[in-house]
Amino acid sequence: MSLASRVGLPGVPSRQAVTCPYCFEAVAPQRILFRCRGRAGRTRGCEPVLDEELAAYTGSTAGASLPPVFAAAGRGGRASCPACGQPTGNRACPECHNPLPSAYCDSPGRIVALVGAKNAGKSTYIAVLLHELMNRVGTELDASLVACDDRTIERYKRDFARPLLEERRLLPTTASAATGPREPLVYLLTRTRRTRFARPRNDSLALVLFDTAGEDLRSREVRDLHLRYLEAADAIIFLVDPLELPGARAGLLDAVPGAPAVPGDDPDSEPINVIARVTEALRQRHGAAGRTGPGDRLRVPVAVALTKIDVLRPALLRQSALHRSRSGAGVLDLDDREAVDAQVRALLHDWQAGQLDTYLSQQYAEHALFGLSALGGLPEEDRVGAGGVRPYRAEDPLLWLLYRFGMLDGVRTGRS
Ligand SMILES: Nc1nc2c(ncn2[C@@H]2O[C@H](COP(=O)(O)OP(=O)(O)OP(=O)(O)O)[C@@H](O)[C@H]2O)c(=O)[nH]1
Ligand SMILES: [Mg+2]
Ligand SMILES: [Zn+2]
Ligand SMILES: [Zn+2]
Repeated sequence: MSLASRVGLPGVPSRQAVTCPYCFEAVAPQRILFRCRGRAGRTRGCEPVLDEELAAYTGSTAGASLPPVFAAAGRGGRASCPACGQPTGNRACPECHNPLPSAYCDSPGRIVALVGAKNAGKSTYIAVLLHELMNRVGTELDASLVACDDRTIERYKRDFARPLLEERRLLPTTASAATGPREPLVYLLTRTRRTRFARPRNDSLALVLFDTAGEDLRSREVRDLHLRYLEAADAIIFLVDPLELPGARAGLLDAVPGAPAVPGDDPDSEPINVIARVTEALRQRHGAAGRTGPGDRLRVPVAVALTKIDVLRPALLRQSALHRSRSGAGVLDLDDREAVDAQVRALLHDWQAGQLDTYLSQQYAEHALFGLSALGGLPEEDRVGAGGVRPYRAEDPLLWLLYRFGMLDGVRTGRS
């Protein structure tokens, strides 16, 4: 599974390469193409033609007929189409011809990848996180979330929002990338920051969510497909299903369905093995690129989140940081963050999964622990439980990353 994002660091002029959030190619800014805006109303412009590169990327000619792309130096992010003379500000990747939003081209970004074993809850999490960002959390942060292409809008509705949030059906297992092309969902998250003395300022981050099939992290060939994505990532979110941690058994509600009879009977889906495979792959790539030495810890920050925490007995959560809801609006509560981190660490150690924590501290310079629930309650057979989808702390890892990226302030509230 996977999730990705790119962030603009305020005030940093970007002459560095822009990583395409679709094909993950690092593109020099002067190579970014323009796309003619075509005919609009009474404005003349070029007719749509089949864009072969885009069709090759999506694996289909549907939706690949667009006004042509062209190379130009451009001025202030705009250029005139050599064929029809109309000015355009639409940009496209020179490799895959997908749209590159100008706010994305203008600010150096970061990609955040989302990874987890089969059944860890990745697809459900993506559905819920995006919905939260478009609604409650977006309002709280004064942030808008806009899809960067039409396919993202359609796929989010068809594969995520409609089944899970409208029809309240659990999502099917994500098909392996070996059976069809896999594309990320690409969004631009723009946050307006208001300060007392300065004018409001917009910061943008491209959120690239790649819903990988857990299955694909097991086979070598398909895994390579995801490695480019992971390698391009500047932050990683690992999702861990507590039902896969053998020691967690005792802390689960009696009613939890679908839990494997013998947990850990499939070593391939044990969280530590999934994380170790991804880490080794990253190490090889980063090492080959001279970014890290053999004994160095990887510098990419990782957020590790226990999913489905609604399956835990209330006794485990009572009086704990995880039990209460997050405080603060539009800021990261650093005391709450530390308390949750400490509590999840304690849970992992109680569950004989302390190794996971140790391994992460050995491999990564910075990792933070989270506990969340996308559904907020136990599903009933193949449907969401009677109370509907009630996400709990689902946005926490993203808030932490926004904070790490300088897009969100941290405050001390004295809660611990
Ligand atoms: N109790 C509880 N169960 C959850 C939650 N999220 C997911 N689940 C359960 O976990 C199952 C798998 O969730 P998915 O989101 O499909 O997992 P995935 O990681 O995308 O799985 P693959 O696509 O097979 O890799 C769901 O069908 C639910 O039964 C949650 O927040 N709470
Ligand atoms: Mg899935
Ligand atoms: Zn591209
Ligand atoms: Zn034109």
